[in-house]
Amino acid sequence: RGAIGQTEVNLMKNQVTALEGQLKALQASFTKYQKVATFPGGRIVGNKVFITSGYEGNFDDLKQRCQQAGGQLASPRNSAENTAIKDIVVLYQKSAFLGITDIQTEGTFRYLNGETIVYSNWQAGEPNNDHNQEDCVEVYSSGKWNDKSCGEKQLIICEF
Ligand code: GMH
Ligand code: CA
Repeated sequence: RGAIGQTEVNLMKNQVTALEGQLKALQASFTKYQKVATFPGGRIVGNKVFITSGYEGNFDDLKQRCQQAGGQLASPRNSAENTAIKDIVVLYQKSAFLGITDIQTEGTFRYLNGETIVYSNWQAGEPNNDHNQEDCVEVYSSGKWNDKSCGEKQLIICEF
């Protein structure tokens, strides 16, 4: 109890110096992994990483694979995130499914956690629930969205 002595001050100085070194190493490692995450087809937007393996499958398959990897199907919440997804679609020349559906209530599009979407980028005339069987959302190379049958095969893009 009482005043902090010189011994304690020196101990704390050593700890701060050690932490500074560890932080520097961590920052260097993080910078390297950011580069890895974007090569060749990944995109970083804020704290999110969007990336594809190039795999194509139906909605349930893609959803499962992103979840298995510890992420989820790409779920853009603003135009910057949507542009990152569009870039990957252009690179792979294949439309991608988003982590957005109106499976629960026809006409109400939600993220996989049930939250109503806060951003959309529908193509003119969409969503049209064509043949009354379009509950999933594909992104075209324009970045525009179309509701589409969940059984169609699309490019996987996960977010982490
Ligand atoms: C219909 C028409 C097209 C539209 C498609 C698409 C299917 O065939 O309205 O113009 O592109 O539906 O919405 O998902
Ligand atoms: Ca449609």
